[in-house]
Amino acid sequence: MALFGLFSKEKKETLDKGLEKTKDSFFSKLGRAVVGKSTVDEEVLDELESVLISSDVGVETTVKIIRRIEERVARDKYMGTSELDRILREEIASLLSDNTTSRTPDREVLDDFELPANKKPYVIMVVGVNGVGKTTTIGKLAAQFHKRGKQVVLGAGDTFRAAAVDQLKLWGDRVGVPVISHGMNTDPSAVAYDAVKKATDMNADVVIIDTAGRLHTKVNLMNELTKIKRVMQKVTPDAPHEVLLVLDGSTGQNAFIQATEFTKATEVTALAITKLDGTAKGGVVIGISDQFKIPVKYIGVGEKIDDLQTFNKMEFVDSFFKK
Ligand SMILES: Nc1nc2c(ncn2[C@@H]2O[C@H](COP(=O)(O)OP(=O)(O)OP(=O)(O)O)[C@@H](O)[C@H]2O)c(=O)[nH]1
Ligand SMILES: [Mg+2]
Repeated sequence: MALFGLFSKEKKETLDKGLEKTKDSFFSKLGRAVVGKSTVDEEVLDELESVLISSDVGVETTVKIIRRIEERVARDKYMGTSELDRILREEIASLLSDNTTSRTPDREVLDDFELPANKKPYVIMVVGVNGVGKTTTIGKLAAQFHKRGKQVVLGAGDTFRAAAVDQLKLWGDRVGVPVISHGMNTDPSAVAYDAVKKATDMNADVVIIDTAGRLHTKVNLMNELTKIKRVMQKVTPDAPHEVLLVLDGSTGQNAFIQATEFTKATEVTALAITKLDGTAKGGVVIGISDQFKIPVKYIGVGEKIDDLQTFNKMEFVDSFFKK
């Protein structure tokens, strides 16, 4: 218990730091929106709406938040602007807890990098457009599982780009886990097959498959993902157990668009939102977490090996509104 308590303190600090730019930008906009105003009136609500939209929370989620605050204002006409932070925090928190996509709603989560015990090896296929942070996220994930004594196998399924295989091998070496690779321009589904086979043979706990972010066309890409799935199912019929879509949080609205497109074209079961550090667009996490039926499972808050966290809505809101 104490051990995880310690981890969560570190986790919190990393999260606070990772969200700094987003918070700074959000609260300075909010400050400007209410300057010279003592009560939350129509005009303040309009300003607030623009602040939320320009903070990449997304139109749909912004409208929901504004509607909730309007209801409160209707009850309390003299609500002070000094209370706006608190009210926003409460409404965003309750909005996010409304959709119960939380991964383990039925029990206390001590350590989120847990793997389901009844699926061994647990097969994770990582997808997303190029440059969003797939390979880095795989390396970080491998490190977390490895740290917890799990046997990890990586599959270098991005055979499209020259440096992709080497990049994954580098992560494999760093973490100390095997990487299955056939080199560049080989069939990615054969790599996936071998990686799942190898993991099964060595009774590994988890296998993570990297995939290409870019092919000649989008249709090619989606067909390839389908083929990779089909081929790995020859080894493990219910694989992949997780299709993790990686989105670059610093692209703001683009991340929404990619999430929409990918979830239409292929089955996605979890989301990872990366690069929240160094961007003021961290509000996307709130919007994406609200709008997609698929849980945001991980967030990337830096380039270092430990800068991947499991996403917890309440921790996120806490950190966001912490002064
Ligand atoms: N600051 C920051 N940088 C990140 C994060 N995650 C990934 N990156 C950086 O983003 C860049 C691209 O990451 P990759 O992991 O290569 O992305 P990819 O999706 O595998 O890209 P392709 O292989 O080209 O499809 C690298 O420079 C990473 O270090 C993060 O959470 N924060
Ligand atoms: Mg890559």
